[in-house]
Amino acid sequence: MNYGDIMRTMIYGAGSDLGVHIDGASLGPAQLMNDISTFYKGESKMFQQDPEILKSRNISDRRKNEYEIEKFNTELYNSILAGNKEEYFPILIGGDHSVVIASALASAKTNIDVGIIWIDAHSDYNTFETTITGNIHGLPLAAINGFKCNELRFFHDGKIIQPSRTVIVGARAIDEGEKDNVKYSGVTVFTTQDIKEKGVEAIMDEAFKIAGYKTKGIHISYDLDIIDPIVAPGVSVPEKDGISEEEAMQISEYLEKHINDVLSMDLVEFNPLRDIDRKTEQIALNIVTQMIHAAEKKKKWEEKKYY
Ligand SMILES: [Mn+2]
Repeated sequence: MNYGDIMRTMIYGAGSDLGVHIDGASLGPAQLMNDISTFYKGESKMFQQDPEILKSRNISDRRKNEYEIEKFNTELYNSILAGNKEEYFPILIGGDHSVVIASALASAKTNIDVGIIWIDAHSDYNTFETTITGNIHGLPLAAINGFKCNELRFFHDGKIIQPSRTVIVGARAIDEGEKDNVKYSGVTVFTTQDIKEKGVEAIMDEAFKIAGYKTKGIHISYDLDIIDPIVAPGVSVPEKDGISEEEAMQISEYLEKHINDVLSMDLVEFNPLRDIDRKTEQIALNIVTQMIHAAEKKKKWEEKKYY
């Protein structure tokens, strides 16, 4: 195989925690980029939230940092689009989950028919009407699916990702109002319990089937809070009874094995300020390392056979 047959990788660091009232996720990408610099020889771009921003953490503010997030995501989106044009395979390291509105919609703009697998303890399907916290990192999947939240995707003029091609994996904390949104939209949800009962491989097989059906491929968004906070405490909104470290690595292995069906990937929500003994950092590093290895084996778009 010559070099022209495989993808080049571009890692985007998205250092923003504007989507959550808890600070620290903005520091995750720089830390992980530093960790991978010992072996990663590919290209990268770093985006860091403007330190001049007076971040809103006010519980009564139902639209926290909306304009700042929109601005951050517009830049990120345009940069990823430019990279996609040059046929880089994009891996985004967050940041809170709001930055994925940029990466997932950039994938939709480039690849047109895209499915998405949202690996997360939360479903991130609130709208400005249903959010209890006003934290926009609880809205991105609704925004990506075109379920209200227009304000969060002004920069995007391509297709949205269809709810029928959207699968949430690992959910165990869905707010009351959000539950109605999830039901109404028609996305598929596999809970943490489903993973425990059927195993990672069976759930991921189903997820790939649904998200990949008549699409060009799949965007993977991996939120570290799917993992149990006893092993991975370094996230902004931990939820108990998560998956084990072993199951997390099984997901990574699955993704590596099926990389030719994947168009783009994120790893988000590492919060170094909440970490204990660098446990979460080590797990995040393992996941991102596996993502890079997978990407380095990935063949170019043309060779995919999804249609
Ligand atoms: Mn999330």
